[in-house]
This record gives sequence, structure tokens and C-alpha cells, in this order.
Amino acid sequence: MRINTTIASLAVVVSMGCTCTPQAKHEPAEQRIAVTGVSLTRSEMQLAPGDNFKLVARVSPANATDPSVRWSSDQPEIVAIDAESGEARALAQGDASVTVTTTDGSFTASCSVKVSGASVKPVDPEKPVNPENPGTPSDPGAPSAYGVIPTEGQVAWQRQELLMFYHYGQATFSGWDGENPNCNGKPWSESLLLANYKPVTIDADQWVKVAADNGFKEVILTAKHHDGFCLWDNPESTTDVANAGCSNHTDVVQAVRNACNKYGVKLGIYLSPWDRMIEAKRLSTSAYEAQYKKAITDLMTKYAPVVEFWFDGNHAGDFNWASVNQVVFDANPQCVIFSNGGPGCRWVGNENGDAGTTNWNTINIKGRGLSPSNLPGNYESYLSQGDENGDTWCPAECDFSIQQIGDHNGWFYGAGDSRKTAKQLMKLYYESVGRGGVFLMNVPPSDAGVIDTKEKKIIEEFTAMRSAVFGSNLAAGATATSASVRGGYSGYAASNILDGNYDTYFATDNNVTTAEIEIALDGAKTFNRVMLQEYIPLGQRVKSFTVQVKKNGSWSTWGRGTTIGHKRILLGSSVTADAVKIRIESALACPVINGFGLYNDTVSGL
Ligand code: FUL
Repeated sequence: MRINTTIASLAVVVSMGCTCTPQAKHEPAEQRIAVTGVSLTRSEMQLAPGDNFKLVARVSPANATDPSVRWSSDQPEIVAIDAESGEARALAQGDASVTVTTTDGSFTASCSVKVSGASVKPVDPEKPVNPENPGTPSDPGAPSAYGVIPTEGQVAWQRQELLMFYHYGQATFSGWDGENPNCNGKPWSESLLLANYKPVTIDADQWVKVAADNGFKEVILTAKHHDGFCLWDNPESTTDVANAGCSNHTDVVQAVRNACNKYGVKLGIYLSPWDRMIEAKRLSTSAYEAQYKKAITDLMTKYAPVVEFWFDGNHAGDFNWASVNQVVFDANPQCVIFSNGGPGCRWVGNENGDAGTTNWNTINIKGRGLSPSNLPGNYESYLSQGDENGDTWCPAECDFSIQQIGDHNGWFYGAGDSRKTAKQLMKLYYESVGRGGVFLMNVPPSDAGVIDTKEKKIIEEFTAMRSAVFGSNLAAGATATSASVRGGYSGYAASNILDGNYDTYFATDNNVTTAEIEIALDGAKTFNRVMLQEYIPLGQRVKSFTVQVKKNGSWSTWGRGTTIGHKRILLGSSVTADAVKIRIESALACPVINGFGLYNDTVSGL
């Protein structure tokens, strides 16, 4: 049969990459559109004898004049395949390679097929499955995504977990930030800001090294805070480093960008909408919005890639925020935009650094602006907990500062400010990352242009604490089993929660929203922390779960939680057990769990 579509056969399979063997071929330039390649949607398959299957071949370009292909098997006694239709059948145990070749013989792609074991549960054709992996006769296919799901940029951003904020600018030297109505009694003015900014050294390399050495994956710099002073030569403003009264005109954004490149850390940018200089100049909102957008484009282009853009909700004003967001997306469609209401990530409703114990990654933001007053009901608890029925994936970012002035965050450096202790940081780690949020700690560089040794020491103690607790997973060597494995297929087995691979997971059948996973430990273990992860690329599902432990042959409940999300760490009393049972008690759709850990925190005192 000659296949006249670009998809040579329809059915099957997980995308696992492909092994294409393009051979250069040049056809005369005429009306014919030449084939330039062929690929398969997977490069490996595991089947049982008796399984029928069809691979999906994609011929490019999509409008090639002759997209037909032929199929072959190098071991026809193990895998038999129809040369034209591609319909195949696993016949006997062993390994075979199935190859697709464009009809003119120029391009090939192959898939390794392993045939072993006995055939398992057949596919239920009525069950919706993920189009990326519709399954095979032995593989029921991946669960389809539930509800709204994150973008690739959001998944990557959430997986970073630890972010560092740098508030730096004229306030580092004057001690007065733009939140104050005046600067030490003087009205805010450009000449004042330009005179206040007095760096001698700016060791941005050290700032980012401190972040990288301590496991922080992204840093966010205040390119402009509320006062309006810009840390780069902003073409839209004269209140910037280029015009500062001092002799040091370092482009601080560039210096941080360079250090990020050096240490493999991602860059985020904060650009305050509230601006004392705009107020002083009495600029109209529309004129300011135009300037603001140009500044965003300038930053996003000069210092790319910018993975997060921070729109502070404090006096955020009346911009047309959808169009402002668009300017960010035009430069980087995967950029995560922070604001009180996203759309990329959300303020958590407080500046104490903690998320709700129930924390949905979704909230309702459609049609809302940045202003908290536009958010429904009690917005602080709404933002802290998220919304199970939210219309947008918008995870919580938990910001706070390591420096404090009394009970308040000290955003800019203050030599006399108090500092949070490593124990307090550990508590906030549990209350942010441990509740499915992201930890964003402000570490303000000092007027000497470095992260002060006081802060550095506390951060290093915090790192040592995390390593002492999370350095060894006491579930290593354990065996996880469940009676509810999706389709009974090994690809969704409970053991996937222990394999350390982010993209493999335990899942149940579509209509099964409760499950038990029993984890038999490699001997008795003593622990007081239990960690679980949901595979968020397919959405957030779990509503409640309990953790049981087996001691001296009998089970008892050790702890319980509501949501999981990217990561959930339950804190409980120290217990010595031979086995642990995770009971998913309710979920919005079939649970999809990709990580599990047991840890013993004997260092933080929490
Ligand atoms: C707040 C600001 O007013 C603070 O100065 C700081 O920048 C913090 C991160 O956000 O809303």
C-alpha cells in the first residue's frame, strides 16, 4: 500500500527520541518537493510475544511530494512487519530492529524492539491517553494531562527550587529605598539618586558564586527598584549607572549576567513598575507604559536569556498588563512572569517565605490585573493556597529577605540589620519547597560590593543542614509495589518513584483516584521526613494522602497531607520502621507520582 499522508501509520508509542540516518540527497529544483528526512516517534519499545503494533513515522517536510515509506525488520522471526502498511507483530522473545526507509531509499530511522515475558492486560480503546504515548497492546499509554498544565519554562523553573534575590542600588549606600516617601527628608530626585550611588567595587562574580556554591539555580537582580535608579544604561532613563556621580559606572546587570554564564546559574530580572522618578516627572501612565515596555525589551535582549521577569505588585499601577506581558513573551516565550497574579508564577500572599500547607499550582487569573484587590476574596490566603479549580498554572514563589529590620524584611543591605539563622532558613525551606513552592531568598550585596561574610556563613550553614538531611535517601535500596499499577504495565510500576528519574512515574488506571504504594525498606530505617513528588508536566492531581509505617509487623498512621505538587515534605516524629505505605486518599484524576524519599533531620532542631 502506498501511504499518501506524512504520517505513515497511526498508532502507538512513547516518544523516546529516534535514530535517524539521513543520507545527503539533492533533487533537482522543480515543482517536486523533495523528502529531507524521516523519523520515528520512539527509538525503543518493549513488547511481549503476541503483541501487535504500529510505529509512527514522520516524513519531512510535511508537504513532501512523495512521503511514502517502507518497513523492514532485521529479525523477522522475532518481529514480523508488513513492508507497506508497517503493521507489525512480536512473535518470539529476543531483540529486533525495525527500520523505516523513504521510498527513494535516501533516509532511514530505526527502533529497537525487545520482546520478552508474557503479554499483559490489553489496551482499553475507550480510555483517553496521552497523545504523546497512546500505548501498545501491552502498554496502556500514559495518562493524559489533567486540567491546566505548566509550560516547559515553568517546569524547569519549579525544578530549580532555590532562587536568590539581589536588591542592590542607591539604597545600598543611602539606606533609603523608594518605598519611603522621601530620602532622609529630601524629596526623591534624579540628582539625589545619582549622588547617592557610590560603589567602589562590585564583585558580582562573588554574588553568583555564593548562589551556585549553595545550590541556588537562579538569581534575580533589581535592575530598577521603586526609587527609579537603573543598574544598567537604560536608554529610556537618565537615572542610571551610566550617569551616576561616582567613577564606577559598571553595568551591574551585565556583570551579573557574566557571572551567571560562568557558574551556570539562570538570570531573572526585577523591574519595579512603581517609580519615584516617574512620579517626580509627572509622566502620564501611557507615556510611562511605553518607556517601561522599551526598557523590558532592552533588558530581555541585552541580557538574554532571562528566565524570569519580576513585576512587583507594590503600587503596580494601571498598565495594560496583558500587553506588557506580551513584550516579555516576544523576547522569550518561556520566560516565567512573576506578579501578584502571574501569569508565570504568583506572589504567595506574604513576604514571610511560606506557602500554604495546601498549595495548588493553579489560580484563577483570567481577566484580572496585577492589583491584589482584583483577586477574589481573601487574596492573601487565596495566593498562599492556590485554587483547585484555577484556570491558569501559576505556582507560588515564596520571597523573603535574609536580613531583617525588626519584624520586617531588610531588602537592601544594612550593616546593623539582624539576620535570619540557618535554622530559620531551613524552616522556610520546609514551608516553601516542602509545600510545592519555590524558595526565593533575598541576599542583599553590601556597600562593599560583596555578599557579606555574615550572610555567606549563614547560607553555608543552611547548605550544610540540607546536605546532612537530604544527602542520603533512606529509601535507597527499598522495593516499592502497588496493586493499582496502570494497566498492570511495568512502565508505570511503583518502583518508578524510587529510580531517581524525573520522567518515570507510578500511575493508576484513568478511573482510579486512590492508590496504595507499599515501600519495603532495605532494613529498619529511622526517619522523620517523608518526601513525595507529583509529575507536574501532567498536571496537579492529589488532594489528600496519608503515610503509614510498619513497626514490629503492624501498621500505624505516621502523617497526612493534602496537596503534593512538585514536592511535598512532611515533617513528623522520628520513627524506626521496616516499611512505609503511601495511601493516596483522593485525587482529581489518576495519581502520577515520580519521587519518594525518607530522611532523618537531626540537625535543624525543627
Ligand atoms: C516588595 C517591595 O516593596 C520590596 O521593596 C521588595 O522589592 C519586595 C521583593 O517586594 O513588594
